[in-house]
Amino acid sequence: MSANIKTNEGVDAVESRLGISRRSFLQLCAAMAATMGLPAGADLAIANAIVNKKRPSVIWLHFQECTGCTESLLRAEHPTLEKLILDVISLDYHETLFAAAGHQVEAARRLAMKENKGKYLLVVEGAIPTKDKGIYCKIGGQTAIDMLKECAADAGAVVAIGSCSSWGGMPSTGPNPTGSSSAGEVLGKVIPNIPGCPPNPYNFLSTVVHFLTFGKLPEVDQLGRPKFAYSRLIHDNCERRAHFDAGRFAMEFGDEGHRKGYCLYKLGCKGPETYANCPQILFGDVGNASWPVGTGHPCIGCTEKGIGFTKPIHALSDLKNVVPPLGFPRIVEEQGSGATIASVAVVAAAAGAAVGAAAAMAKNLGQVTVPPPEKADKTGGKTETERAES
Ligand code: FSX
Ligand code: SF4
Ligand code: F3S
Repeated sequence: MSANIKTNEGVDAVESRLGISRRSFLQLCAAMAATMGLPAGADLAIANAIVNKKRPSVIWLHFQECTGCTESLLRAEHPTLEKLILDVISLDYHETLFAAAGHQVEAARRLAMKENKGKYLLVVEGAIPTKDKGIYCKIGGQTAIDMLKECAADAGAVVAIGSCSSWGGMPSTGPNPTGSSSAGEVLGKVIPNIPGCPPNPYNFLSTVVHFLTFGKLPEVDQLGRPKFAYSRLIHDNCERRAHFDAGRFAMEFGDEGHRKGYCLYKLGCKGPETYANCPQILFGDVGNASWPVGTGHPCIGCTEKGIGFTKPIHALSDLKNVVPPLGFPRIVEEQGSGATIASVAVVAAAAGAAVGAAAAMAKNLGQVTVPPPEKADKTGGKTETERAES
């Protein structure tokens, strides 16, 4: 622990700078350490780094995008997260946030790059149009391609923020008339990236704080995504997963299943093929369920190349693991009626199984008796109650 942390001076200074209590600040450091899966003591190392280290110079580029990445950082409400981000870094160039404009701001960028040569962090937001020599996005007379290459040449690290710069995102949606490409494609290498449209601000903050604390970016997967944030399947951490396993689905927006919070797979949820920590860290600091699926909308796979903005929103997801664990606890039936034949068939269909597999699934659930096909045919597909009423 540093002298500053011991004597409170540093933390007190942060307290007055950010207007948050010492307790909140240390809690946030502990939360970041936990989010990144860092060992014990890392929270204090992070606190020390924020308090004592020289803020890294950050050059933030904007290309083809909606500025949602920046907005999501600025709209974060947890003890003034945006203030913390702006406190942790020295934002030396950012087209949206700069008061200056024109040649003045381009001069500021070049000066910051010169003064922090080899050390500054380059953050790239937005895709880069590559068709027709990149003429579809120019800033200060420079194409996005040239600007990115110039800024990346002397950067200490380059990070792509958002799905657009990570893998093309929304601007690269077919037929992709401007040849939108990721920052990594333009630079010809895999670079660390924080996909999401927009990405979660905590994932960005944690990545930057890791850079500040340890002098390097966190460990990434083969796609360049920090493992701490993108190594788990959304479907495996979703609060609606028990409904999926029990065959309880919302079949259309506003139906009974939807109102009861059933699984959104049949509405096109891409949680089963999307890796991200959305269900764990949530968005906007407004409490439980503040993430797409929690609000009742299927995940569109915004973090995942080939899923978000590529697969139709309501197309069914490919299932990477549909079989519930054998020891999965039995879900409570509603008034003894159990899963319906329809919902069981849905699970079977979801698994890519034949219709006959519905009976096996039902047997596993131990909740329903499936009539043989002939009998079902004779009843015209009606339930016992419907037949009684007809
Ligand atoms: Fe928008 Fe960022 Fe989406 Fe893209 O986020 S929220 S279009 S990922 O580059 O501004
Ligand atoms: Fe959750 Fe979607 Fe998986 Fe259903 S399909 S359990 S809503 S992630
Ligand atoms: Fe995006 Fe799905 Fe998370 S839509 S924000 S990856 S829940």
